[in-house]
Amino acid sequence: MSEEFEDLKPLSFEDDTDTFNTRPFENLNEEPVPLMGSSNEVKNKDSNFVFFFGTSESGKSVILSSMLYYLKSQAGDLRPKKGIPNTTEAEVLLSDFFENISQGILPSRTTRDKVTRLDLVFEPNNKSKKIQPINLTFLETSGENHNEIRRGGSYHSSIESYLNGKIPLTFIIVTSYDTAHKDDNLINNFFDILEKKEKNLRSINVILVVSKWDKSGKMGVDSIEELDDFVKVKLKMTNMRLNTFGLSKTFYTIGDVQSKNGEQKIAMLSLATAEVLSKWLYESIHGFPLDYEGTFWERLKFSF
Ligand SMILES: Nc1nc2c(ncn2[C@@H]2O[C@H](COP(=O)(O)OP(=O)(O)O)[C@@H](O)[C@H]2O)c(=O)[nH]1
Ligand SMILES: [Mg+2]
Repeated sequence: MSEEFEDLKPLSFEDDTDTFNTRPFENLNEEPVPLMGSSNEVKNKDSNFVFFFGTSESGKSVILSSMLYYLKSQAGDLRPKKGIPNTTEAEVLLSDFFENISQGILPSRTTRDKVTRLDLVFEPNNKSKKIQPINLTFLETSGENHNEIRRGGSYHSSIESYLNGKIPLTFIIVTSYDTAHKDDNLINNFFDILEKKEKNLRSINVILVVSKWDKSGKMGVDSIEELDDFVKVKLKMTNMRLNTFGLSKTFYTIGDVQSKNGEQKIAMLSLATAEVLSKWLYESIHGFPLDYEGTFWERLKFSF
């Protein structure tokens, strides 16, 4: 069978070797050859990938932009990773995020069927040797895509490739204070998908975030039980999953959101919950808390 191909050389594309499959034709009998140009391989895997899950309007972009703003304005330096061709779009997204949120403008809507990838380096301003810079790759997706997994559906291929790639993933599952009860089933479908893809829920980083907590009339909780009770009542199945696998949960608010001339604006920005979630993210990836105090000697050295 392979004889008739003998004279053919494998195709090669000098600049684009990882976009096109260059496997020799001899493999024809062994396994299906991937279609040319339909590469779903994740590129530049050397990073910590952070995947936001949630229906549209649940608050994913607001959480992402305020976390980035917290990391950059209070916790250290955050910059595009060198040597990675960040799409122009991603860089624009990043500078829009910073500029908008500091002016109280909410992020705009995310395009469907596309994963915008932000490759960043975060360098903490904590100078302890234990506190190292980390690579962070945020994946911004559209909420409509997450709806497609209801009742056993599957994801658009651009999202699938990240879930299938052998890369370190953190999942931030977002549901909002006012609509959480409608998301219980969908979040469970998502856990099912992760388990089907043999992601061990015990060993990957997952956190449930209840967004828009200010809609409760308060900016925070009076006790931990308040959040526990909320999840227990509104997200029954999700709550079981979280407890079984010992997964984390938290609440989130961007501050005081007001409607002015039919448009929503942030009247007062709060980064308190952005700080909590960012610190959880850093510690779950790096193993040491971002505000680690360091040893006695380390503290002495940096106090001069
Ligand atoms: N009150 C309040 N509203 C929020 C908050 N976060 C988001 N929203 C509202 O929810 C809308 C959708 O948020 P967005 O992050 O774009 O959702 P996404 O579609 O999941 O990315 C925003 O435009 C705001 O109107 C919050 O913390 N508090
Ligand atoms: Mg969005």
